[in-house]
Amino acid sequence: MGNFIKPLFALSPPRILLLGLDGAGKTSILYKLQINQTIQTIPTIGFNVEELDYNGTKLCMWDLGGQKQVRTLWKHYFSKSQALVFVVDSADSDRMEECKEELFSVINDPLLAKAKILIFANKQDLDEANKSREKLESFLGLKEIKQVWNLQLCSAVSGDGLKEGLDWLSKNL
Ligand code: G3D
Ligand code: MG
Repeated sequence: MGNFIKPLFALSPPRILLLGLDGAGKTSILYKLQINQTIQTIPTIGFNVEELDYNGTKLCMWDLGGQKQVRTLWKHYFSKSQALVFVVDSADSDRMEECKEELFSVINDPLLAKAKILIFANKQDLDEANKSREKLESFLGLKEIKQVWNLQLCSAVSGDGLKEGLDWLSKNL
């Protein structure tokens, strides 16, 4: 394909942002879904961005947390994204508040005003995981989300809930 045509095609595939604090389980989720084909990583800008292709859907994955200084770069990705998958470590009650702050600082961006939001409450296989939808909704303040959203409990280890989450997303895109 000629280089002049490529940018036109680049606009068409759905683009999904996969975000969450470090250690939430983003990479594990991708591997469980067998999306292990890394197209591009950008280690040079000092943090973790991976862009992957899943059946023609571009998944752009970021580790958040302590990276406020590079947020201006996100906009480039936000503007092309139809959906956000936000991964939460359900077993890490200490960072739930930080998680909520990160979630809202992202979804309050005007560029994501129309994005569909899927929250994966990951690590449900652990005994110490918060398994109550009501409590997770309340801790993360999900009722304040203005976009269309869905909370899906899951485990990247067992794979439980991952397909359900992506099914919801594909129906709502
Ligand atoms: P990240 O990509 O969001 O930073 P990772 O997170 O996928 O690297 O996962 C961080 C750690 O959590 C890893 O453990 C990983 O195995 C574990 N993890 C991810 N998802 C789950 C899950 O659903 N259940 C359990 N029990 N563990 C999970 P290590 O020990 O390698 O740091
Ligand atoms: Mg990772």
